[in-house]
Amino acid sequence: MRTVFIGDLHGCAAELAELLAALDCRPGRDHLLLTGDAFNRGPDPLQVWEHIQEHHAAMVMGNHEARLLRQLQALRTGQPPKVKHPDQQYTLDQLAPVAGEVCGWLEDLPLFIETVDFVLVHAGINPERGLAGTTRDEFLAIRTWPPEEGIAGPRWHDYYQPGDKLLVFGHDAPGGLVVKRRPDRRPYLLGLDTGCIYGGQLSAYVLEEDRLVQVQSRQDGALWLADNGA
Ligand SMILES: [Mn+2]
Repeated sequence: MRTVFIGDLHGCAAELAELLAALDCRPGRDHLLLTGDAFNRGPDPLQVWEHIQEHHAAMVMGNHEARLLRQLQALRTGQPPKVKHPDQQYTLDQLAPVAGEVCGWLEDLPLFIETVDFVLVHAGINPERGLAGTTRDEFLAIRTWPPEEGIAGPRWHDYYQPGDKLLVFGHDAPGGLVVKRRPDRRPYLLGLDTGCIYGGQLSAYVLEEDRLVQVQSRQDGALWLADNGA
């Protein structure tokens, strides 16, 4: 069984299908792990959900899932969901046929997944307090260090002391691909959000093969230029 990490999808199901084909990923044989922010913004959140189901993919909660969950829970109790942007309504509309299933799945998403080999988080960890001292907000949205609004400045992982396990994260499309290795070349840090929704790439990493695989985005990045990429 291979362990395959895939970066932030943001509804880019066509790129996901291409990536899964390039990797020859098969349900039951490969273990898929997603960095979060899987549904919002992009064209095909429903198809992303179908891929997740087919492959029994595991995922950590992203900042977009935290909001999507609140919106779906509001709908379930008959309340109007807080929708800030039209793309959020689009995601809700697309997921409407499977809203109950998705809502239940989101409710169970962990903030991190840890095994003997790796730790998977959405945004990162507190570089001073470590995994155990990282807050929910930091798991979901940490980017710079010290923490600041906006996307400029040094990253949390610039201050991160490598542990024994590979730490995999997403969320930071402006920061792009991050691969930091030990002197023996073994990676200890991997940032996989390469901005597929912004016209970049969708990235995967196969743990057992130390192999990075990317497919080109099919999205128009200009749609999101005014946004900060969070
Ligand atoms: Mn994010």
